[in-house]
Amino acid sequence: MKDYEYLLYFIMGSINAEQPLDVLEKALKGGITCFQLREKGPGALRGAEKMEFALRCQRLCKQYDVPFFVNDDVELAMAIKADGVHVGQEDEEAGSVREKIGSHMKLGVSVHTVEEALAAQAAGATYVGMGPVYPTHTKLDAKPVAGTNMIGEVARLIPELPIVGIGGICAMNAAPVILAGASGISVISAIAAAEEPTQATSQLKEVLCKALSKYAKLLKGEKPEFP
Ligand code: TZP
Ligand code: MG
Repeated sequence: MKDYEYLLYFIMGSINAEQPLDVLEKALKGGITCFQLREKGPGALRGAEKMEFALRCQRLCKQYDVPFFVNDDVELAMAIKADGVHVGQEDEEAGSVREKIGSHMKLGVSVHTVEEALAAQAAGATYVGMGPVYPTHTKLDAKPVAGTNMIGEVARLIPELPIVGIGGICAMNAAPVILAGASGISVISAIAAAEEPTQATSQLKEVLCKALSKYAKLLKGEKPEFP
């Protein structure tokens, strides 16, 4: 299912940029459609500092009416009434997270196989994250590169479940992820490490919108107007 809320999903923690709040605001100005606070790695904030940072990110997202997700930390997500929480296969089991957060909060789950995608859906996932689509330097313990084939398989098998591709995605290689059937892409470095985050975001958005209209035409059996 094409749910445009996940079209351009920016993920960042305080260690991913020198001025993370400034980068987030620039990404919001550029048109991200969703944001996830992923506060992990050496030097990541904890406790009260993490909560304060999360609240500041959440406030910015609210100003731009963009959903705010918290990675892994279900308690923090619930405490600050985030729009959603995202967990991986090594984190708390998705069904138990769904029970804790109730039916209103959104739940994202990272999956790497068709079976994991089906299990995530059965556990109450709102969307699944799939990757790494391409090689990435950002997540050191990332699974092997998966390409876009698995996204296509899951999209065909569970068309009502939004899929968000992740890992090494940039403006040059984002289109095949959408054409494989993903609802969107999530990126860290393509925006957080960009010299001009607003421009990088709007450039990504343009590529995604073109890919979406090409995908829609392909679905209808029409010939797309652009390559
Ligand atoms: N999960 C799989 S790859 C990845 C995560 C969190 C990192 C994505 O970062 P980047 O910089 O967009 O490759
Ligand atoms: Mg995790």
